[in-house]
Amino acid sequence: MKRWSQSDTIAAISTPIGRGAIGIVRLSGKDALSIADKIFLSKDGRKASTYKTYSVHYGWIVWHHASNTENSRHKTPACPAGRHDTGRKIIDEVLLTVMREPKSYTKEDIVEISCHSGILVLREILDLVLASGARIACPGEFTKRAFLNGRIDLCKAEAVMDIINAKTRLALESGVKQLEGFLADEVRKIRERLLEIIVVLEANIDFPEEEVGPADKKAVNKNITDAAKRINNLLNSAKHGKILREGIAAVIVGRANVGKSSLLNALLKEERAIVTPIAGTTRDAIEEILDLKGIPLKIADTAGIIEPRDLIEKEALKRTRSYFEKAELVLLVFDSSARLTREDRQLIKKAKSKTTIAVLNKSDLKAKIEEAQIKKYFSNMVRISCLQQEGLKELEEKIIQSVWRGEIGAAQEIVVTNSRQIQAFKNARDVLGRAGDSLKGNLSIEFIAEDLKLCREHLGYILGEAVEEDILDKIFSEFCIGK
Ligand SMILES: Nc1nc2c(ncn2[C@@H]2O[C@H](COP(=O)(O)OP(=O)(O)OP(=O)(O)O)[C@@H](O)[C@H]2O)c(=O)[nH]1
Ligand SMILES: [Mg+2]
Repeated sequence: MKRWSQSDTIAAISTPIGRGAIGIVRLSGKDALSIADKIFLSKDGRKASTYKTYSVHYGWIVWHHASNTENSRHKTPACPAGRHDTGRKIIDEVLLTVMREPKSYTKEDIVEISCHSGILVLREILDLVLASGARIACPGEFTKRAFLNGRIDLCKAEAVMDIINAKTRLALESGVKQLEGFLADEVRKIRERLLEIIVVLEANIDFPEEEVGPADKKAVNKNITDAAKRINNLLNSAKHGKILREGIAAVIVGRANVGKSSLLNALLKEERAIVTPIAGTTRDAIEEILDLKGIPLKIADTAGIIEPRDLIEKEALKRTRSYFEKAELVLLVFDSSARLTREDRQLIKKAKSKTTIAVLNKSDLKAKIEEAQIKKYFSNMVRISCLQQEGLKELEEKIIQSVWRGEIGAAQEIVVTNSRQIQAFKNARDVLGRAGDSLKGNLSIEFIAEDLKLCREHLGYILGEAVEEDILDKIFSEFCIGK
């Protein structure tokens, strides 16, 4: 991969492509303002490079046939009256925002051109900006600069990505908390604690016997235990972080006609899947995302075919199986107005090994299935009627409970969200454990101090200290272009 220079001025379309009222082309770098001078014709007749920071200006983006030379540009400010001047074309009427270094997102000069959104306009402005001396930004490069220029730590940069990708309010809140610095603060506090112990230990190193004295030993041990506890708490939060970030994959299974598609529709509160009294209505699995009190639930309605009779049914069964295997949560639906069939029993056998909620549908009809028959296999059971919209709240509650598994989850202040952080915390925990053992075993102080320093390094990695360039590239490449 080509290494781009940090000193280039970068540009990108920062708003989603598609129809919208406003689109933004963003520039960052030392030439951002001089590039703006070349292409922006202001209403007030001034050059962009003379504007104060945090100011917004009205004008036009213009394209000059005869290369972008200095002379022709700002002679005729005013308005697009000169729109048909030979040699000059107005591309769009815009607002230009100037944010000067160092108080900007990247700590560099930033210019944002807010134009009419539409891919042609945006593309033309971007092309003009590129032709005037900027280069196209790599994904996440604005945020990468914010990090490299010391405006944000890596935790915060990653929080920006979590915020962009958040699918539910809860995921968003967790991202915002990380951006506010909760996680980074906690990591810093633990690191400070460790540093205190290292200082105590190093003061002892010069003693000939190189063993920690009893008073210090107690204090060091307390600090190690405390740091380990805090790291473990953070690691425990990772389960919730993963759920908030990636959601939970759930699948609705059951034999034909029990009301699987009706259940999907009831949960989504819309007529998403086709529902008919004909067995085998659903063939192709339908997947949707549901925001269940902040949990992004990826839920799939599947075909109820269990013994396929033709090629289509065979394929349908294959898809159901694949969703079933991937699912972290199974909603096994029964028609409670009919006795358990052989097919029901087959499915029970399969679902026993998974986290399953048994859903007894059609509770509006006379029950032919005894609860005990189901409770034998699944402790989690709920009666519902999709037709009468009954029991759905209870089912949602059961889903939430089985996702959080009785842990508070959602209310947690700090949530570790990604695998890079998790790995660093695990490494930190391991070396800390080793330091604790060495202390108990009266090993040399140097060993203990070394491990504590290593632990600090692992924690520093979370903040972005000493992270190698290619890892940074990988992190930022997951961002969208323009952020
Ligand atoms: N009485 C009653 N009928 C229901 C209820 N839920 C669904 N049904 C009916 O059961 C029939 C089958 O519903 P679907 O949702 O299509 O069932 P399915 O499990 O998706 O069926 P396949 O896609 O064929 O596997 C339809 O006629 C629904 O109207 C319910 O709670 N009570
Ligand atoms: Mg169906």
